[in-house]
Amino acid sequence: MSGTLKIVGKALPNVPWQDRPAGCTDVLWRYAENPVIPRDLIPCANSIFNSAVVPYQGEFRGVFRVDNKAREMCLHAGRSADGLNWEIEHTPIEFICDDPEVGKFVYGYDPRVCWIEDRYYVTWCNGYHGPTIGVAYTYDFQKFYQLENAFLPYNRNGVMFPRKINGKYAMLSRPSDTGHTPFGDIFYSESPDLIHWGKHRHVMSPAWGWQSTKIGAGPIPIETSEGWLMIYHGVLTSCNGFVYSVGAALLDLDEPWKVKARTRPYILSPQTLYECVGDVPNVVFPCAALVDSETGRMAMYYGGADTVTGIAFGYVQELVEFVKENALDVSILGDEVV
Ligand code: BMA
Repeated sequence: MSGTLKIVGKALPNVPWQDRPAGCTDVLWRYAENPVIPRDLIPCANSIFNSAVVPYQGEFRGVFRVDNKAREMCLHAGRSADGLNWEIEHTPIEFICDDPEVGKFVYGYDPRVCWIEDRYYVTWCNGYHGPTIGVAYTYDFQKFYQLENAFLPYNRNGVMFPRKINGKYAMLSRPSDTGHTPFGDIFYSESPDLIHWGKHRHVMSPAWGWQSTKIGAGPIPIETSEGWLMIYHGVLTSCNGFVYSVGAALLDLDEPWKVKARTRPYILSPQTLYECVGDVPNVVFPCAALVDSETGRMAMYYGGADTVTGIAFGYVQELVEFVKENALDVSILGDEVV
């Protein structure tokens, strides 16, 4: 490890953490008590997964994907003192919105939460004549104010950057279709006001192996002196259906659509029972990462088999080194490399 990497962000000494188990050589390792959130934590839940958490006033708060027993996809707020033991609201978030057409809740899933300047922004896959990217903000995880959808349908995996870039809000997304999309590249867009989005730029295409069918950004990108560390999911189509794994990439700080490196191997793939068996087998799907900038310790929250929520730990420094040392030769894809 170089030891000189700068991680931008606040210290988070109480980040949930377990040391790497003896004998483990992987760059990420699982929380021994996974799944941290079982599928039945609240009475209405069929499953709780693909959810986003953030530090909040010395504690933690989150927006959780709860598929209920009618199999409706809902978003619920939650709180935790330690990031491990969660209390999730029994009823879904009721977004406050000036425009009833936009505010009409059809479905919502795969939330991300991003602190920018003075509030927490929530993005999610929002039903509006097909999936698109819903945007809202909250100060307290009690009242959530919904803004315009960011893009036209069909789009998923809208992930904001934690600061303005060149004076503009910035978001990654993954244009898709109305079904179980068999394709998908990551794109970058920017906005002066969180209403109007433009300057769309291509970031990354699927490659081969674990990321050969489609890819989508995961947690809020982590700013480092080596670039934005973007953790993302990649999908392989097997004879038995989709397999969702996790990889990482380094994006240029000022022009994040320029990929500096991305991993050839995955950094996490479905291997445990709770990742391989559930409502959708063989899925690990990360939506959040808590980082202590002082030590580089990271706790990544991910959905397992579309059923439960797990945590994997790692060091940001090691992950950045891993991306550089295990980089895919993207020039073969025709993608631009910097
Ligand atoms: C994607 C999304 C995710 C889900 C994954 C696997 O299209 O719907 O929420 O985890 O499929 O089913």
